[in-house]
Amino acid sequence: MSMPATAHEVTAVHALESVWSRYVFSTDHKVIGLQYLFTGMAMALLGGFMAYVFRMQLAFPDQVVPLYGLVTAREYNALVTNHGSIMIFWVAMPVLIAGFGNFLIPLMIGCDDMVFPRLNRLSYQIFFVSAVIILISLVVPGGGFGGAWTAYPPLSASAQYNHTPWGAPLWLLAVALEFVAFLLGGINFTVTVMNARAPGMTAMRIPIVVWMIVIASLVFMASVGPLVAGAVMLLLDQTVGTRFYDPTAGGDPLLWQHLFWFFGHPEVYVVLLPATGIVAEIITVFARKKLFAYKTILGTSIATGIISFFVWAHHQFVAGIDPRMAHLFTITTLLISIPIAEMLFAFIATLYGGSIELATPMLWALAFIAEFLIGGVTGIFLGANATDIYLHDTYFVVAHFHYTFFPIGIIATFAAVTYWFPKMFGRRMNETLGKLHFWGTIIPFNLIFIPLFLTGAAGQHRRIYSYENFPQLSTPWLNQLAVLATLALIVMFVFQAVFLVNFFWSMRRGEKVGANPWNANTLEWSAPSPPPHGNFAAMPTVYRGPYEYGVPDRELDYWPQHVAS
Ligand code: HEM
Ligand SMILES: [Cu+2]
Repeated sequence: MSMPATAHEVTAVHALESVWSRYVFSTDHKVIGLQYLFTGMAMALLGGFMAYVFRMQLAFPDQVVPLYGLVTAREYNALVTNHGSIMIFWVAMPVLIAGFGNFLIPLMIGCDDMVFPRLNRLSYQIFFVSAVIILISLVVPGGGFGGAWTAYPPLSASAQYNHTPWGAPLWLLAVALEFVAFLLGGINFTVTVMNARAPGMTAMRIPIVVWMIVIASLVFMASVGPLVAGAVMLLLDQTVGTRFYDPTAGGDPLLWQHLFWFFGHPEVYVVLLPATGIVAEIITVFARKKLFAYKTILGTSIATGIISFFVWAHHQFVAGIDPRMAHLFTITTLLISIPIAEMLFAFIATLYGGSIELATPMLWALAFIAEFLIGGVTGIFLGANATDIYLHDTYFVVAHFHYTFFPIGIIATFAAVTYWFPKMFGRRMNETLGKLHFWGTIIPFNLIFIPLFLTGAAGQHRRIYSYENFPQLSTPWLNQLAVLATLALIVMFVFQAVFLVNFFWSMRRGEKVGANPWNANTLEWSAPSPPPHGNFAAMPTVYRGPYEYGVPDRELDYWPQHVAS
């Protein structure tokens, strides 16, 4: 006679599974989410190390860099290129979308797993292969690809120019595989949210971070097609001698720029949206207030996603496009700042009058708002064609996009990790170490990149490995600032050790906490910590929206979504 397995029996069966099937080939969305998170963290260390090497070269040209050696011009280009590529494609995307998307979506909408668990695992495996290929591309003969993360031809198309006969095609192959992995993941996320929600989880009760991950997945899926086509053409140019991008044979290098940025600009929002979603969840919990204007935030996210398809040529103002087109793209670019600003205002309105608790996740969330604001405001100078003509390819650009990408890729990640850590491991991270790490990251971050605004505004050109060779592109009287930026980077790097110690120590030894240590409303906090395979002991029913904090006439200041009354 067969009986349905009890929860107890299920756990017993799981204990018999091997480490391989539990942690490596698991189809559990939480394990896959953590795999993406850990891979992304390892790649972040590598990408950060690259930044250290080339910043040392910039501050102390042509001297031996400790832990690395002398940096040649070719190596410098490979380091800058792969730093950028790794940070975007192997850190920000895997951590924010795939890592937290996987971990959170089924828990937050109240189901036991993704709709296609095996596809999910396949997506991670393809991603993993892509990471291995990009690592191999760094050590093949000729070294890693050095044509910048934007890979503009003719530089990228011809080994004769970029001196990386193996590095260039391997880089392209790695990026293409990574896209395939994220296409599979995006389909899974979207279908899961469409079909697997708990009873009562209506569209307007879905936590905003889930919405944003879905919108980001849709934007990614809609923007990546043209680039994949473009990448195939570039690969053919590199390897079999087609000349799609070669003007001497009737091709056009600008074609690549259009295909690349039609993807590349939306890509910024693909990582931005999940990051803002994370921040939204955190500020409402730590301000104990309802998220201000849920529907408006949702609307602005969709608007941002749509407008992001109409701005790409703002990267091509100096590429010889028609000035009338440049005006048009200036207007669309300034337009997109409206929904983004609206979103930030909604966050500030959420904070207004809240009873704010400055726990570590909240500090990160507030820092995100402050730093991203600087990125947004300085973007206006680059989005306006008249000022961009002067600032293009200076360190002002580098400072600007790091003020957007660092909050997105790093600050939001720390916010999310410190906030959901108790759910992942059933323990809390240490607050004192958390705050030490916070200040040890935020202060140096500003000391790295504020100086670069100044050298950039003074005209210092980016992508130059030694200004001694190109004095006309440098600003020697500002060289002290370059040194300051480099020293600040080293300080920031040292403080990351505090985070790693806190993370791995707390995983095993941190203070044990219950299922809902922050008194939050969303469904993931109703599952045990860490949630077992299948997530919930009994599948939850949803009775209200996710942000009922401080509801008048209720004794408790929170009202979980799954509690009947
Ligand atoms: C650890 C802190 C970081 C430092 C000190 C740093 C520094 C730099 C510098 C100096 C450049 C080169 C500028 C040039 O020569 O054009 C650069 C390029 C770049 N960085 Fe970072 N970066 C950091 C973190 C990040 C993060 C977190 C991201 C994204 C999530 C990122 C994305 C990029 C991109 C896309 C490029 C452009 C690469 C290219 O031109 O091909 N960086 N970074
Ligand atoms: Cu753009």
